[in-house]
Amino acid sequence: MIVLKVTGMGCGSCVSKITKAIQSLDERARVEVDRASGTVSIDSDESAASLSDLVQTLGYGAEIGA
Ligand SMILES: [Cu+2]
Repeated sequence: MIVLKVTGMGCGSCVSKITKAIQSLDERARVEVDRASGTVSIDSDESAASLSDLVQTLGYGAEIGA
């Protein structure tokens, strides 16, 4: 399980944008977003670094770890 601290998720469409982007990288990824705490939990074979980079390319702040 990879946990990212994500900043800038203002609304529900941010959540689905991030979820879809992760699943386009790894279609089997399981993604759980807690927007209140800015926590994105990902069950994926992708590395934490590539997932964090991906979220950053969407325009959000992302940091690895809880
Ligand atoms: Cu939004």
